[in-house]
Amino acid sequence: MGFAASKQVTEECEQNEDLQHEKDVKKFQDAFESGGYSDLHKIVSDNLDEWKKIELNIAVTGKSGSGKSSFINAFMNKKPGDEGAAEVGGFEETTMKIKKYKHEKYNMCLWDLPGIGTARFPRDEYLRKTSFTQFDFFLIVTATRLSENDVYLAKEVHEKMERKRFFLLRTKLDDVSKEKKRSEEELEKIRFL
Ligand SMILES: Nc1nc2c(ncn2[C@@H]2O[C@H](COP(=O)(O)OP(=O)(O)OP(=O)(O)O)[C@@H](O)[C@H]2O)c(=O)[nH]1
Ligand SMILES: [Mg+2]
Repeated sequence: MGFAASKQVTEECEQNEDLQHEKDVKKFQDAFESGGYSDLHKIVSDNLDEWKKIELNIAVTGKSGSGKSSFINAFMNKKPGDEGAAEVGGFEETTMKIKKYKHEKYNMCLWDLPGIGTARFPRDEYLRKTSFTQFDFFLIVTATRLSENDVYLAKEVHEKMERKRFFLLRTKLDDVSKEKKRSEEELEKIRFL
């Protein structure tokens, strides 16, 4: 999608939001007029719960081997090898196909993406091959140093997807903690990167 098209979609979304806002206000007024505070209270409470019905699609992305699939398993309370768990690799690129993991309790799906910057998923093909723009939110998983590719992904979200957000997620902190002498200091540095 080009910049002009994406701007048009953003404007359309904003117009829809304004329209929705007007409809909500009208709904609240009608409820108050017909049933007073008790009806208004009910309709506001129902409205506050509306967001729970919308499924959140979170992309788990980053470098191959950074621990994306392991994070998904931990988040879903599963161990590698459990039924429905994501496949975790050793020393080789492992996740080759995007896979969806629906959370048992919350209305959200984590999408396990292949790693960026491998021969199969070079940076300049990554966004297209993973349909990157379809997701609502992004977790960029990094295990060691923040790489150019991590920054590239963060910029893609920040600069080109106005209404979307990302978190940087640091894994393998147990490796840092193994170096007992410096670990506290190192963890502080990582927190404030
Ligand atoms: N020490 C340590 N190892 C981890 C951690 N998370 C993942 N690993 C190990 O890192 C290796 C790669 O983990 P994966 O979860 O397969 O990584 P991935 O990012 O999904 O890799 P691809 O599917 O190839 O993109 C495995 O050997 C994991 O056991 C962690 O927090 N600490
Ligand atoms: Mg994986």
